[in-house]
Amino acid sequence: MLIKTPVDIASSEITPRGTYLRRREFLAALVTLPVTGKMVTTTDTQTAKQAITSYTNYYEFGSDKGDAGRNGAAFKPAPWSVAVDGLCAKPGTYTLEDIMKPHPLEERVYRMRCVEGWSMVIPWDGFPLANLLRRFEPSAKAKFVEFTTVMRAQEMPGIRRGVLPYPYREGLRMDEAMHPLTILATGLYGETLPTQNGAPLRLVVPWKYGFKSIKAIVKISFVEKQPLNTWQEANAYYYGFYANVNPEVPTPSYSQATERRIGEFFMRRTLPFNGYGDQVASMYAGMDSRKLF
Ligand SMILES: Nc1nc2c(c(=O)[nH]1)N[C@H]1C(S)=C(S)[C@@H](COP(=O)(O)O)O[C@H]1N2
Ligand SMILES: [Mo]
Repeated sequence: MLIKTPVDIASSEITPRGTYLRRREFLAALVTLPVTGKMVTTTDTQTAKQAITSYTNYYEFGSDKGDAGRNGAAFKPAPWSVAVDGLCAKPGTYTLEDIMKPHPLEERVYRMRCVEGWSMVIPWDGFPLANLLRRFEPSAKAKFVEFTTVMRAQEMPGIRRGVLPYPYREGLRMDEAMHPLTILATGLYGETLPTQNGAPLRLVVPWKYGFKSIKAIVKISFVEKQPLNTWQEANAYYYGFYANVNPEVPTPSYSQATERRIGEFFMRRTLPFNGYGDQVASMYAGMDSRKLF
């Protein structure tokens, strides 16, 4: 069953100012209602586990797709804690056990698409990010959520090479963070999350390019201003804040109209919002996707 939320109201029904004002109402509704239930997000064939765990982007371990799988053995995903700060009533340091305790794990099969034209279908285990964020009681001033990855140069050899500015950071607008499709994943294929896929806790935002799905989260901050994400900091020409999958807007050097599903031979046409447009497009009504990419 697909969960329909108030943000699915057609953009044509509301004025731009109304959009803004009503978004606050929707947010309040999402903040009080826990997101529950089984969600079918794709019936596409799942990518082989071997491919999902050996073809990853995790620059803290190196810039080759096999590096995190090869160089991850020294990484310790336990014990783990997450610092919560910024504009909320319940800041603090929470252990992973505490974060996971009240959240029954759900299996969700998602299409994931990387900005360089490849995609996978991944059965994640996780829980809606909204259910966790509600516990921290974000204030009305919090407009964005910023996430930070752990930075352990001893265990992560790519950090010493410094291809990206670390720690890796990402951000979501509050309504994106509270959307029922957005989850925190703790496993895949029914097993604990492997190091190379972001153990022990990583974000999954299936309508956005892969780089938004930050791995090994150690900090969640509620902020008023749009945070700067790592890839945008590294190359603002290519990488924006929103990073919604958009086949109509090419990058400065290549088309984004097609993708190669890992394990398949023929190219596929890339779908707007990675195929999740019916559930998320209304959040971006009126936005110029060429400027706000
Ligand atoms: N901390 C951290 N998170 C990260 C990255 C990274 O280099 N470091 N790479 C991102 C990119 S570019 C992609 S495509 C996805 C890939 O997720 P996967 O490797 O689990 O498929 O992770 C994202 N999360
Ligand atoms: Mo990526």
